[in-house]
Amino acid sequence: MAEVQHTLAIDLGGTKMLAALVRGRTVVETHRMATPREGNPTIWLQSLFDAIAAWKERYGRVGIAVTGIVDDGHWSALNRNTLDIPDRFPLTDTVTALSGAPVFAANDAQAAAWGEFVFGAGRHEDMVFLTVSTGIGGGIVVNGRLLGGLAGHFGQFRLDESGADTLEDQVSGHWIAAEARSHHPGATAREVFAAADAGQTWALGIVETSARRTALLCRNVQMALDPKRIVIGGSIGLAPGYIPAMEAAFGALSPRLKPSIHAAELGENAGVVGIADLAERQQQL
Ligand code: BMX
Repeated sequence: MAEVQHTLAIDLGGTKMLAALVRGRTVVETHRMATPREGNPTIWLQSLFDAIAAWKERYGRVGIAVTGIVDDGHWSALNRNTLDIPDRFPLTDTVTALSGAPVFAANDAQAAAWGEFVFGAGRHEDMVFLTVSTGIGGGIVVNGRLLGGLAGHFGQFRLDESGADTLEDQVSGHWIAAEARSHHPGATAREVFAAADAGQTWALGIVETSARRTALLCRNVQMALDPKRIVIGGSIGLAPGYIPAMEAAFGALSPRLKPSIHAAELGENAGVVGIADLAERQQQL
């Protein structure tokens, strides 16, 4: 009997590329690779499709979620430190050529927001999703609708008039690794978390500063949108100790003002599950 067709779902972030065969909320098989960061998107995508060539007959549609903004199937960076994407790269056309299947493309954090809304910690209520990862991304679901375009790009908030520094440049995995340099040259964000876990004061200080700033962002988001829940994802956001450090930063905030924060239930699969569902709905239109 022929196998039921899956959706090929791809989550292409600043650090890793995750490809998955997905049915509903079930992730059947995955393949993960580091994002090469050198070369260009055609080369990155080609290397990913080479690695999953054996899946070719198993999917009938593709959803691709990417770091950066997607407009009419064209992909651009907002912050080239997160990933250096040329302006208006023809993402949908390139992936259609590589896969031979219909393609739906969206921003990675917006896709993850949708995954958590439908299948995870969002509980079908008005919600904001925040991924703290290489950068900081976000997605907003209001009245059952995912907002597209720039909506949810909280990491791009500017901190002063010069506009040089974005919020994510002072919070994200990039910032954590850069802050660690004077204490531990070459340390990755993951190593900073391991050092914090082992009780090293310099690392604890970096993690707490990042978590405090994310907590402040959540307070501001609450004032802007008053979501029922703010769901936290991303490799930094889900690292042990990060959400508790955010909770501690809320301190004695009154219950009415305090954001209700929850760990992403789909974990690192939020993006692939969300984009698979969006691709499926798109095809049914
Ligand atoms: C940046 C921006 C967002 C993205 C977020 C998280 C780029 C290339 N990306 O704010 O579109 O959602 O990073 O991305 O401008 P990640 O790679 O850390 O998951």
